[in-house]
Amino acid sequence: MGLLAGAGVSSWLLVLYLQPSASQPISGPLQQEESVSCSEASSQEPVTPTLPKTVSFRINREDFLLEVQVRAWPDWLLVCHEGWNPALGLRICRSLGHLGLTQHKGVSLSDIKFNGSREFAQLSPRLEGLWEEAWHLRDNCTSGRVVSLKCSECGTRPLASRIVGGQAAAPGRWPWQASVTLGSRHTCGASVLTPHWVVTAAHCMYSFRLSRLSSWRVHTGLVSHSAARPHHGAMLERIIPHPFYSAQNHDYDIALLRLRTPLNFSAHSSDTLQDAVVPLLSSQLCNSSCMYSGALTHRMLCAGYLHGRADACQGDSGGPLVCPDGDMWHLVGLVSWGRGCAEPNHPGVYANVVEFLDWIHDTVQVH
Ligand code: 4AZ
Repeated sequence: MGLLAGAGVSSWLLVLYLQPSASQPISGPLQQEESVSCSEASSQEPVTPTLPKTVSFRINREDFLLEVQVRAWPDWLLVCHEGWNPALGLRICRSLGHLGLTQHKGVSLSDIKFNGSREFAQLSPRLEGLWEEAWHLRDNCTSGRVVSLKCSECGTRPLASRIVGGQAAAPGRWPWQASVTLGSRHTCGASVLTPHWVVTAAHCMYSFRLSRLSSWRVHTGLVSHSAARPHHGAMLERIIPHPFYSAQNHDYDIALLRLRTPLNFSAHSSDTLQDAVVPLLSSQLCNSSCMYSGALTHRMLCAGYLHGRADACQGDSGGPLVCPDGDMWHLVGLVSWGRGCAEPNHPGVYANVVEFLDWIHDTVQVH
């Protein structure tokens, strides 16, 4: 299930977790498809295979234990804490696509559940030569501790469910939600990535491409438009639409907004952003003849109900479709388009964020 936190009647605030695709793929159950007899769209593009990495890392979502896989060994190994330092943690977090490291510590093996036959990896004290050759297999850790890493607090919420079929969201429930305004008018939803960066749909900015940069504002930390003060929002330094954005078919419907001054993250509270639960739908079903007949590209995904009920609507564009994973939320989609709102057989279409992670990382890094 995806959860749409949008801005139909109102809009708003804060942080997203960019899921590094290589180590921890975003997965979510697709809605059980109802038996519909629709012909499938034939234009499926080929999936490009990725080359295997020699050293891979992942962080266990339950207890944040770091695991490493080196080409020669098939298993994922916990990492002994001896010889560990913050620079190593930062290097691994960056390799997973994060900007920094928020916590690293040694966790006693007696405090974790694991089957006793597990093996461990230890990094050699002198880090010379190839990274993949610096890892050694161990039966145990002499320190009795293994490495636990947190790369980001993104996607977690400080508190604690014109969207159609939604409900009012409590302040702080969707802290990454932002509203993009032109003058004093809400134009689109958006999500906060970092203090300097906000992500929205490219079509939001394209429709008003002749407007002055100084007329735009990004408002965060609010769940009601009435609370927005026109000149209080953050000003934009740059608007970066995806270079392949197509106004014809909404392909690559994503834009990054760089803020002139960074957002100050705080325990905000301020009242009617709406949210709604919508199931993810398979692209095959969504592209079938009874839905969008092949109009979906790989940069798009569908979510909603076959019989209508709840959906994003006008004004929600650019806003987030998020999926939970434990207590962390992942930005999976950006409200992009759809036929009408909550129409039977016409679910909402979203920009498929996972397809844009490299572009987001590269753009944020360059600027
Ligand atoms: C819009 O105009 C819009 N039901 C956004 C989402 C959907 C339709 C229209 C999907 O911003």
